[in-house]
This record gives sequence, C-alpha cells and structure tokens, in this order.
Amino acid sequence: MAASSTPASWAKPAESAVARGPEPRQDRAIRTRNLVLLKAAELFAEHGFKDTSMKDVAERAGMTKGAVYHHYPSKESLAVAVVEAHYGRWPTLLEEAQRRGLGPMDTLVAMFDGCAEAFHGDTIVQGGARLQIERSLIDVPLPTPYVGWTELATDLFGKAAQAGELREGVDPGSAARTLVAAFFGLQHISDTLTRRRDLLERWAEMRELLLYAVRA
Ligand code: LUB
Repeated sequence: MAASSTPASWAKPAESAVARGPEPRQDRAIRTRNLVLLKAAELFAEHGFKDTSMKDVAERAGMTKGAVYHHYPSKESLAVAVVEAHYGRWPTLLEEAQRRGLGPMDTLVAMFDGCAEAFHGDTIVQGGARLQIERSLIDVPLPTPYVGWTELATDLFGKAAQAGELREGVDPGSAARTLVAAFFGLQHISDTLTRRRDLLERWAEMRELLLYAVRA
C-alpha cells in the first residue's frame, strides 16, 4: 500500500506566528524548554489559557519567570508551541503505523487507537486540545484543527475502498468526517465527565460500532 503522506496542518510551520526565544543548543537548555512546555500544557489543560499566567508556569516548573520568558516571550507563544507540539505527535504515530505494514483499514484503526492513547495520557495533547477549544480567545493564529485527521482518514478510507475493505456504498470522505467528528466529541465528553479516565473504554465501544458500519 502506498504510504499516506503527513497532513500539512500537522507539520511545524517554517515561520512561527509569534516570537520565540532562541533555539536552545545545549542539552540543559533543551531540557528546560521542554519542561516549560510540559508544565504550560499541564496548566492549560487544567485551567485553560485565560486562567494560566506565566507566573503559574514558572512556579509549576520550579523556575524564575525570567527563565520562562527567555524561552517563550509571551503566553501566546507558549500556547502556539503547545498546540504545535500536540500536532507534532501524529507524524511519528503515522510512521510507526506504516512501519507495521498493515492494510489501510487496520492502519486507520492503529492511528485512532494511538490518538485515543495520546488523548488519554499525553499532557501536551490534552493541553493542545483545550487551547483549540479556546482558540477564539487566544489572540494569535493557531494551526487549523481537525483538518489533518480528516485528510488522513479520507486517504486511508479511500485506500480501503480500493482494497475492498470498505462496505459498498460508503463514501471515504463522509466516513472520515463522521469518524473525526465522533472522536472529537468522544474525547471532549470523556474529558468533561471523567477527565478522560474512561476515554479508552469509550473509544473501544465507538470503534466496534463504527467499524461494523463501514467495514466490507
Ligand atoms: C482531534 C482536536 C481534538 C480531532 O485534530 C484535531 O485538531 C483534534 C483538537 O482539538 O480531536 C479528532 C481526531
């Protein structure tokens, strides 16, 4: 099966929409920057963008505010970095899924299984998702949400149709838009009701029903 290409909206843009601190070179600086990003994602996921301050990030990271500002000159630059890092998880997931040499439908399932695992336990992804929900309140451009997963799912459902794995009459684009919308809603409801504790069970339930509906 021809490899699916990584959706453009998942790639880190060449030019960031906001000012960034200097690219760290030494390991210590890289570790510090990553810690700031992780703690910011944690706070964004817990409290949202508006109720998180750079002071909160510094305290949670055990650093001075100056150290945080050195890497990220504004809270907006931190938000952009968290959302970009969130999308940066998916190309690796796609490479891993494609290395397994699965058919298109099983590649799609592997991708969404990995997505569910990430939403269940990856702080960067959880912080990125909260920021995307609040995107209208954040005064900088953020990557366009949902289109990457829709593009990939459309491609894989199309390949599944060619391989005879998709139920007769199911349109790949329609199946992709339905799956992405359903998954978005599932992870949001799970977050709202159980802080995503029940996400994996909810995904297993949805996967069985949706796959039953679309598999040949
Ligand atoms: C996914 C979210 C949450 C789409 O791709 C995205 O932008 C997404 C960001 O809020 O769910 C469903 C896989």
